[in-house]
Amino acid sequence: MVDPNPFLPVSNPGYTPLPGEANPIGSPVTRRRSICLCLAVVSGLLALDLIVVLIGYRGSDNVQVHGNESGSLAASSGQPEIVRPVSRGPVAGVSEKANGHFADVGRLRSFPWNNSMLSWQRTAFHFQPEKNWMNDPNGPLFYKGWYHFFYQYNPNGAIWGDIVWGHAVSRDLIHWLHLPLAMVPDQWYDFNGVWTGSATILPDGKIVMLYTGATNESVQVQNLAYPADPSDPLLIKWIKYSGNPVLVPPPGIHHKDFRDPTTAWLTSEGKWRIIIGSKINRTGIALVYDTKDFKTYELLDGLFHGVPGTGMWECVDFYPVSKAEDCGLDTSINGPEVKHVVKASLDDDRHDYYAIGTYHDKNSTWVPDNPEIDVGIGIRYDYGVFYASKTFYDQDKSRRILWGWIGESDSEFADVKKGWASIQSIPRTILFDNKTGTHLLQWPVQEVESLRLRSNEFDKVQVKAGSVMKLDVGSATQLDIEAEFEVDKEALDKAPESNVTFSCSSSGGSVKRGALGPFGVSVLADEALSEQTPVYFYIVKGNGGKLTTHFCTDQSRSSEATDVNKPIYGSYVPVLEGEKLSLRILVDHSIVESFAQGGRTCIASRVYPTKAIYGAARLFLFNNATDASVTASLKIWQMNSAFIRPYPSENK
Ligand code: DQQ
Repeated sequence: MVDPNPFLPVSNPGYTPLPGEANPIGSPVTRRRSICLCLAVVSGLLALDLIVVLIGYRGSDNVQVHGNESGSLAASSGQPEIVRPVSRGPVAGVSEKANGHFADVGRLRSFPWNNSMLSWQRTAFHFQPEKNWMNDPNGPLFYKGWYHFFYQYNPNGAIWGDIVWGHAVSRDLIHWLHLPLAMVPDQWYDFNGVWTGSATILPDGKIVMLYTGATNESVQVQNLAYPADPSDPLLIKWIKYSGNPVLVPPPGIHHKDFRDPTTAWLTSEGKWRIIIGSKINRTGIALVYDTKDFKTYELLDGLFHGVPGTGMWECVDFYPVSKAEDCGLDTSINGPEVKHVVKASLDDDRHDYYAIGTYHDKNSTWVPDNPEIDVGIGIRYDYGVFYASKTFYDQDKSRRILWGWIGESDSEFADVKKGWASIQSIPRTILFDNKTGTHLLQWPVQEVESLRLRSNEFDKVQVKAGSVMKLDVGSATQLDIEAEFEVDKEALDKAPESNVTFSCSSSGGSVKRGALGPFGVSVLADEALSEQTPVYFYIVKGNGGKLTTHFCTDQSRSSEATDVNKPIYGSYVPVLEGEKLSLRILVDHSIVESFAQGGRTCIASRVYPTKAIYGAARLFLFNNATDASVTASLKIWQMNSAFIRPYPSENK
């Protein structure tokens, strides 16, 4: 049943008309005119050849992969195609959505991908829509026995644009049923996109959804929506509040720098509080608002937080973590045993950075524990491809769960041919790492383990310096790998001290040998190791004998294709006295999601092998150190595929 009055009574929403807002209800005429205007501007901006390519993309947006006789997808002339990406996000007022690696237009020729190679890339147990483009996770929540997942979605193609809210439900965060689109741009205040937002569950169980709308004038405003029928556990229909927008950019904030409201939390005064990302010059900021009814808001003095030099903050997140217990906390919880996390997605580098600190309810601010590892200049959730993430509190299992958008590292051209782009990370449980006090622990939700099939165990395998050994596990494209490594104590003691700075991305990758690394597991490798993705540790002995451990993945040899991005990712991982080195890797076709030391450092890699696919994919253990031998113990499970399919229509 529709709830006609889901919130407290409200006065005038206090909406300030937007500049140039001639027709606030957005008649079809206005809409057509604004589309025309947009097209005119775009055509003026793009060179002729780019337009030709753009038309080519659009024309084949919904086209699935079709090969020619030989199975090749190369251009009909037989010549490989030239990769020409088109920048979209920044023009529309958000971060770049295309793969930046291909910004050097025309430099790269595309690999002749065939049907079977491209089909293999689709994942088996990560969340994906059936087709087309997806980006940020939106408004995740648990309601009446179902996990709800909404996401930024282009129903018309495999590139960013025409953004609506896709919707899927699950009983266990693993198997998903796709539902009808939850919200589409059908109002002037979200005409250019129903952008990212968050859910709040009120104490009486009602759901409030706040989201950013890109208006018919491309102004970023915040809107309110709620379920049409709260008794429907599937929450299929959504109503947009008649008084939208509920927030417009405040004075001093650019109209394209005001987006992505958080879940609200209760203040000590009983009001609801949210933050919204923005920037002032080059300082990334979180604006803070209080509301009693989600319809009218008070902009609080000062900033919730800001960090100079970090640029626009997208998709900010704020939540408590427990110092005392291994469980998640409702967003409104505060107290002496609680720390608070702030996360921002940096528009400039498209990475998600978090920091741990203290929340001050009274003056509505947050202060990092260590200003040197503040938001945007310190620790990242993930050192691979992982952006626009969002957490929610799962009140059913008392845990906080993190979702992150994992984009593609191949060319848009290939995405259009595949008919899809982007996946979501495996949902990760988030805990405060009591041992380091500086890090969070991210770990695949325990339900992932229900997909584990048969396993192979390798106990205390000696891997000598400079050796590689195949791990006979059969098929190696859907795996859950847990591994522990012990480094020969004598080698650790004898290793020379070095003052050379090591970095995963610029210190030569897995082929560069040091005394104490690299060693680890090479996934998605072919028999001859001509393609492989090593996931590894590298220990450096610094001045005074101090050992520092790095956790990396090396994509540089992951594919023989030239038109995919193949960087080396990684970062420092804290390893405490007495701890063994441990890792977990989820291999799911074109994604390799890796977690070191219980999830202190994580790396999501997208890889596109051309040979190490299907039955040809192998798994290797390697130790490329010059001095140290390591002892490895591994347990490797084959992983089943998840059921991710449309909700059966007779049940809707
Ligand atoms: N994606 C949305 C925006 C958000 C951006 C648009 C982050 O709301 O800032 O699709 O990827």
